[in-house]
Amino acid sequence: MKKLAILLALALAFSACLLALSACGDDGETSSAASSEASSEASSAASSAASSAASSAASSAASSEASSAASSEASSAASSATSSEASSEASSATSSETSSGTSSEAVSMPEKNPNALATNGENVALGKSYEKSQLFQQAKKDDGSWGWVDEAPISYPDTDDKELTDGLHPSETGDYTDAAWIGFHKDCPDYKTNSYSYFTVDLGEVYALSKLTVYVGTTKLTGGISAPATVEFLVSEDGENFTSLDAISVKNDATTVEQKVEQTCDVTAQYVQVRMTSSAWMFVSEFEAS
Ligand SMILES: [Ca+2]
Repeated sequence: MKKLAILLALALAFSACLLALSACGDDGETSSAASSEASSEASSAASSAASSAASSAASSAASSEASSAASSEASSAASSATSSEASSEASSATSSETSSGTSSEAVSMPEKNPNALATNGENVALGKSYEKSQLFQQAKKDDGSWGWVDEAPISYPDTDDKELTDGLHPSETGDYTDAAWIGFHKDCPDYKTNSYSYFTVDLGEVYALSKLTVYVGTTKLTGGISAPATVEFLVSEDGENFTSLDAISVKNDATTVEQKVEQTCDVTAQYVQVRMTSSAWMFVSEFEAS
């Protein structure tokens, strides 16, 4: 298109020159006028053609630029959309991975009950009732060893089923025969079924709780007793659906006979269950919730 316009302009200019030459035989005035006229025509035609060519070229260039710009924008938009989608996918994948990857650790807590009672820092478990897994019943067997016997009396009983919330603690100078202790063991049939011993305290009302504490016996008591390997606190509002707060790995503290295992929390609950694991005996004296 551009070439055609230039050729046309050249052709017009050439014919104008021819006209001017043919006028040379006439008188000066005519010649001059004709020449002027022809030159003007040629020049005008050339200029018009050139302008048209230029305009066409410019238009073509502009259109090309526009098209290029449009295409560039479109491509940029597409790329941006793709990248946005990709990033959204990546982000979604990451968050999904994170939530599934940590689901066994980061517990999804139930919504807190706005009507929960405040503890005001008091131990609201004091005097409350609870149920528990089997305490150890041992006797000397026919082969001379000591172990679980169905008919044997409980070795370290929970008098009146109140010792875990009676507010009383064993003597620091006492031993495992102190009546303030109750004794669980991994050889209890309950433990063998569940893989832990437990007790579940009913606080009577739903409370906003920030600290749960269980007091356990240590190796200082001797007799194969040690702090549980793990203590896990679970909370519930209905006594049926429990949510685990954590499983605490306990380091036995042999400097004292009674060791405190604490769990800080921010939950509302009426029931608290404590699960303990051990390789032998688990002695427990008290539970507190505040
Ligand atoms: Ca007690």
